[in-house]
Amino acid sequence: MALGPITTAPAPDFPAMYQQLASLLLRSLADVDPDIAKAIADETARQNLGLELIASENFASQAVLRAAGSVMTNKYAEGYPGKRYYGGCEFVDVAETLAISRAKALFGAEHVNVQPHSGAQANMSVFLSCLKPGDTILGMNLAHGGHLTHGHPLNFSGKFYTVVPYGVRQDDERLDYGAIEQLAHQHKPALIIVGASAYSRIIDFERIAAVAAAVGAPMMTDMAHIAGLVAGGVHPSPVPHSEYVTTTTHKTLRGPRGGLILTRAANARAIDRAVFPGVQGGPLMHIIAAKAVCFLEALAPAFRAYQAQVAANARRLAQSLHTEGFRIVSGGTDNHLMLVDVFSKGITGQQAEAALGQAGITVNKNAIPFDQHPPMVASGIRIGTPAVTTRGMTEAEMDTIAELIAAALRTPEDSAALGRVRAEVEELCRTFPLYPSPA
Ligand code: DSN
Repeated sequence: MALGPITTAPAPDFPAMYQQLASLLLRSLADVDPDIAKAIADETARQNLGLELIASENFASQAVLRAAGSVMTNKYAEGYPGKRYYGGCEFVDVAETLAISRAKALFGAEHVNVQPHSGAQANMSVFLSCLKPGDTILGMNLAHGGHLTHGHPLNFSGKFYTVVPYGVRQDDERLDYGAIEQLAHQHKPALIIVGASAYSRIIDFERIAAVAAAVGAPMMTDMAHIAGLVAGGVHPSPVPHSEYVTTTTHKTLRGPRGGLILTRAANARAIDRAVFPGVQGGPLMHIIAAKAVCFLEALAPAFRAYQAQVAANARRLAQSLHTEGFRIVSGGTDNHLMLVDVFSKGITGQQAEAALGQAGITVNKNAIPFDQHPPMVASGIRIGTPAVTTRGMTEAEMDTIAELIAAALRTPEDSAALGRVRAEVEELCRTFPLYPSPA
């Protein structure tokens, strides 16, 4: 190809260039992308005016949101504090070092990795650090309240490993510790996984750790659902009994969306190498900064009071729903959630979720143990109190919420009646204000 004549580029117009850059960087979201700005404003209004009862959700503080939306999103920082593959990491190092030391203090852990992007990646990292493909793992059946990453056939955990599931007893719907022991001795797993996403009772970590020790298997506890309760002293801690503890940071812990691994000092190197470079590349430094803020908030005495109220509210809501005629799986709750057998009133979980949604009450349909319906239909709904407790609601409001749920589920097909419940929901929510409307 022939080269054209040499020309002299015009001298750059720096002020104009700067203005263009500044206008790109400083324009408001509403100005740059009105569609996304509107979706965020609508979502803020939805959260402000609805009753959020999804057990795995919560409302992060403005401080957490501010850190998560900060310029730390711009920074690459593969590696760990003081040992990065990129320059310019001095300030993200401050954030990660604080996140680590606060998480250690909060949970009494010897070693912490704050980089997992999610709970699933925290679990994947532990598996990568201590298992070989094909190894046998013992985990709680998703259909009984376990989690996808604890060995579900469609998940990597069910594809790469040989899974032996355990569950709850049919008569009292509580963990079958005898069966866990028997299965562990029979299958000699390379890892025993403890933890659940829909189980409302205290988990006896010490008892399962004794089984793990007897068969020579390490134990990993995924405490994602109950991490806040553990931090607040409302649920016994798995940390002294588990080789590995994983969690998310956005559920009862009320931080940004993300994951975390706690382990013993002896596993530090293997876990850190499994997270990076094993499973992940660059860490999300803005989210790690927000995790640091979350752990600081969780170390404050008020957080213990909040967690105690979360559990007290769950107990009260379960009692009130029982009074309204609903069967509560296992007869009640010790933690932040309950499974409500709505089929005991003749409607499916799917119908209940839809009706409650129309009434401004957000829940998820959920299989109950030994469910006769497929998971997308389900006989139950899962209800949790972390989010409404963050708004400041206490036992009196739990009675009102049970009445509103019962009212909505009496007429699940009647839009006008559901609309009337929704008006009452909004009135209740307005007395417990949440977020200001976004600018
Ligand atoms: N999806 C989460 C829950 O709702 O429990 C678990 O990862």
